[in-house]
Amino acid sequence: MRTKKPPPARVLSIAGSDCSGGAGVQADLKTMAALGAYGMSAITAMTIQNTKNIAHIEVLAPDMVRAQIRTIIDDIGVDAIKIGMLGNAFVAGIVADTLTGVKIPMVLDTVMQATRGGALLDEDGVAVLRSRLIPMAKLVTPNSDEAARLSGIPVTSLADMRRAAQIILALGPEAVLVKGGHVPGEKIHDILLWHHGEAVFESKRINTRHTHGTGCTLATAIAVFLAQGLGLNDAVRQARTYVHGAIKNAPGFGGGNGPLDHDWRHR
Ligand code: PXL
Repeated sequence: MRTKKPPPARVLSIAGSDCSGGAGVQADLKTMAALGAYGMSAITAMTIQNTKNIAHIEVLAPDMVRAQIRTIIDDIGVDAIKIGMLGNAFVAGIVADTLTGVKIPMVLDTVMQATRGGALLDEDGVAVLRSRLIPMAKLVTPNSDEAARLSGIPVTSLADMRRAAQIILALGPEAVLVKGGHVPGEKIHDILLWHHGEAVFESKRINTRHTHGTGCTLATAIAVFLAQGLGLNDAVRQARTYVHGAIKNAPGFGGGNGPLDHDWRHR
């Protein structure tokens, strides 16, 4: 007799829609499916974009965002939350209101600027990240540019990344992962800092322009692995391995910076 499989981990992405399918909610749901989780979404904004540029961004009414989150938490339940593009300070504020007192581990990807061009969060929204959302996160995952903005110091080396991580950690999250993909070099270093230690992860840089959605995919993969019961270190390690393969197997779609292959392990 076949034994019944345990139910999948339930993961919620609070993020923007990327109609080109490479980043945002679309990337998050593909990542969740590929890694065996049950994916759900609260959409914060619509973006109209292809691999070359972003043509338009429309942020949803804050009440619409709150209603999506509450409706899901109150019925199905959520084992981990990934937060991505928030658009503006109003949406960021209502997400903070909605999640206050909610005891679900949150991975906060501090999305600010699209590589394709365009602000994905306004100036006041960055202040809300710093004062309200970062303090309630289990893990914050800034790239070096976002880490520089959040910490107020330039971030162009591993030593800078560590200093920035310390400054961001002092804002109150459980841990910070500063990603070094935008720091030049043959090797990429990411540094994970928590209150009692640190880990540095290293990988060989893949020379490609097809990296759109890498940050979204990494943060979501970490959220999935946390929801599946892994510790922070193992969740980050496994998520990096998954993202590395997804970049390596990128299909090369479009004339600009194209998407990853989220399902590379099953092809
Ligand atoms: O990769 C950051 C990001 C997040 N969310 C959405 C995006 C992008 C980058 O373009 O479009 C919706």
